[in-house]
Amino acid sequence: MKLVASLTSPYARKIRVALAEKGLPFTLEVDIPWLAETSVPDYNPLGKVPALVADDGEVWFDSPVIADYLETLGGPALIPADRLAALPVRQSEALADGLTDAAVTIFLETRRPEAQQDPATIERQITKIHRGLAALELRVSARKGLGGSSLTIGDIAAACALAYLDFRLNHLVWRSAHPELAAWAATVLARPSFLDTTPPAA
Ligand SMILES: N[C@@H](CCC(=O)N[C@@H](CS)C(=O)NCC(=O)O)C(=O)O
Repeated sequence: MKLVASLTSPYARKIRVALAEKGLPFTLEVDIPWLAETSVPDYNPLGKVPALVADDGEVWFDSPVIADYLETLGGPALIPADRLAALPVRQSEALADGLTDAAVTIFLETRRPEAQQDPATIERQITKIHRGLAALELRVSARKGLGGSSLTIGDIAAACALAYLDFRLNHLVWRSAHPELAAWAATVLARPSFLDTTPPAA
């Protein structure tokens, strides 16, 4: 099994953490989709990482789909087998991935020449991040698809989203307003699967 990923992508980190937590062996092919020489479109027509090449040659992309595929391979379950019980976990995952989408949009906007940046776009995404953080705080307080007794893909996605805020938007101070989320994240981010996938300074 081969994972095509960049070392800074929070979506790819989500899958690298899931693979580590499940103890599934894989090779990592590092590829940066923004470079002209990238091979990512050979795996995913959308040109995005992560993409997973299964042992049977099938290629899976979009991190929630890859997460579903990994559940078929064994290891500790990261998604409840019962479809109804899985929904709160998938909802937390969707919320976290959406928060990540907003953070990535801001990061990309701020990399454009200053005169071309649109403050309204940035403000709109910041609002999504604040609402997303508030929703994650509520979910972790209620243990609703987040912060339960065993690690899930919702937990992994949320921790990757929060770590990405620290990595790319570290001026955005989120811990003081979301104390339960901050305490929970500190525990999850200390797991070896997260420590081993810390993005390089970039
Ligand atoms: N929904 C996708 C998002 C993947 C994504 O946007 N990856 C970024 C890296 S952080 C990417 O490859 N971007 C390249 C591009 O948009 O051309 C997932 O969950 O896998």
